[in-house]
Amino acid sequence: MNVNFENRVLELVEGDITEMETDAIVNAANAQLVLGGGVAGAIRRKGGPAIQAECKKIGGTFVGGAVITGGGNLKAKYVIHAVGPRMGEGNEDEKLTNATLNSLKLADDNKLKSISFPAISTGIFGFPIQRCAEIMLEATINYLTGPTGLEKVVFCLFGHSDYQVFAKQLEQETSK
Ligand code: AR6
Repeated sequence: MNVNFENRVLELVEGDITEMETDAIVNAANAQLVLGGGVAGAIRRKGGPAIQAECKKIGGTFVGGAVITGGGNLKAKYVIHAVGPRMGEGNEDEKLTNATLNSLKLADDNKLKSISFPAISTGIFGFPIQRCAEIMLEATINYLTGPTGLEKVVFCLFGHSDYQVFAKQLEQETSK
């Protein structure tokens, strides 16, 4: 599913984010920047050890923050490590909005044209997928309708049911 905002596109795909060929892919990271399971595990396995080594040098960031490393052996040249909230820790919605916006800003600061996101926090961190779709899509649409050099933002959803949740929400957002 594709939606255009002037000359920018927001795209939803179902699949494995480590196969995406956008300039950057986003890792669903933790504040320590230690690559664990889920998306991070897939990035670690396919991207090779250089990514974790770079994360170690950076050391960590705040919940809602984002940092950038190279993409190692991945198709994407960069990985943006965005720290989403753990369900139950408080202020989750605001933190997820910030993680999304800070990733988009970091992509812009590095003059990237395209970026792929997973559904941050909805795996090991336990955040509900519907709420994630509402928050991440709203933040992205707001960002894409403002000044940005980004041309393409992709949401890469793992499995058909998560894809359907995002597709339904995007239809709703764009029919407002
Ligand atoms: N491609 C796209 N989406 C995926 C993939 C993949 N290869 N693998 C899983 N997902 P998660 P979190 C989906 O757990 O909840 C790690 O240990 C998954 O189905 O990756 O933010 C980190 O190091 C879910 O919908 O991230 C952190 O400590 C979504 O991606 C912690 O987990 C996010 O699931 C972060 O937990």
